[in-house]
Amino acid sequence: MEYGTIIKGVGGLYSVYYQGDVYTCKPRGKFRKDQIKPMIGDNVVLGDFAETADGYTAVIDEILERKNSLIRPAVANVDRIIFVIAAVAPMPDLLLLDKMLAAANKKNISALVVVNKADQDDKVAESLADVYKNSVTKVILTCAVEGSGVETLENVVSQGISVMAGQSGVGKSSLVNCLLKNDKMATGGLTKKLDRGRHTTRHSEMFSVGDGLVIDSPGFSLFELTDVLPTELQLYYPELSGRVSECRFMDCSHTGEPGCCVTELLEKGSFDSGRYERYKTIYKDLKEKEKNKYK
Ligand SMILES: Nc1nc2c(ncn2[C@@H]2O[C@H](COP(=O)(O)OP(=O)(O)O)[C@@H](O)[C@H]2O)c(=O)[nH]1
Ligand SMILES: [Mg+2]
Ligand SMILES: [Zn+2]
Repeated sequence: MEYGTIIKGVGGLYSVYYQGDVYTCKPRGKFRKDQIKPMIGDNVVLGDFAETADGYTAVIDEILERKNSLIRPAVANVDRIIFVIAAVAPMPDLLLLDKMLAAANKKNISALVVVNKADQDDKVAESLADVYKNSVTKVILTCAVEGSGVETLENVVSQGISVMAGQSGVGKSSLVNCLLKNDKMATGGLTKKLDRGRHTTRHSEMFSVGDGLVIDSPGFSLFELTDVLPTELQLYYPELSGRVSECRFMDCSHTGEPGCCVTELLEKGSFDSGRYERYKTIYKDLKEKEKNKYK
């Protein structure tokens, strides 16, 4: 089936990227009746194509089932989240990062870590990359000022939908600019900016890079680590995957029980010790929340 992708939605009108062109579309009335609101990232079937003075128009006939969605930014069918941290400043909040990584895993969205501003201190950048090498799909060291590592990032984002996330000031927008510069050189200066929100200061912007779409999100509050039970947390740590059956206790929480598989993982260095300390912190927090819920 042939479908387009919604890249922008303002005031009930949707811009749909379809076969290399952008169509301005209205959804069929049935969606409102069914209380379904089209979202950026939605794959849609179009009909009633027309060419008007305002450009290409069409009607959204169908919205294909979403494989996932984020609330902030409101995007559907996210293929990966690129978590950007800076080597030195702003100081990385690794506890928050670990919570976000677990939440992304729970949602079954591939997670990457980009350590930007490698020029601030390359040793520190490399040690951060080391912390996450077994935690995510890929770790990339970049410097948006010199453009290093950007090609690797470009290869990753030139397919599917990628969301850039991370604290303000880590260099998300700078990296996107690098990606666009590279792409412009390759495609002969086509404007790649698909959307610029004007309605809020907390807007997200969507760009096309190769065959992919990249969303530069302004914040880091993609989702809360809600609904995660403490016993479930281990599922969202790739370092523990396939190993927890080795623990002495079937219900091991991996927070200090004897005979726990973590001991060996820490010794081998395949589970970073700092990340493990944060695992215990997050576990305790979730445990606390669970207790309060049933009070
Ligand atoms: N030294 C250095 N500065 C950078 C790098 N990337 C971005 N910056 C600077 O960091 C500041 C914040 O960058 P910006 O892209 O706006 O961050 P955002 O808030 O995550 O979008 C700007 O002054 C950039 O010039 C980098 O790799 N190295
Ligand atoms: Mg920015
Ligand atoms: Zn254990």
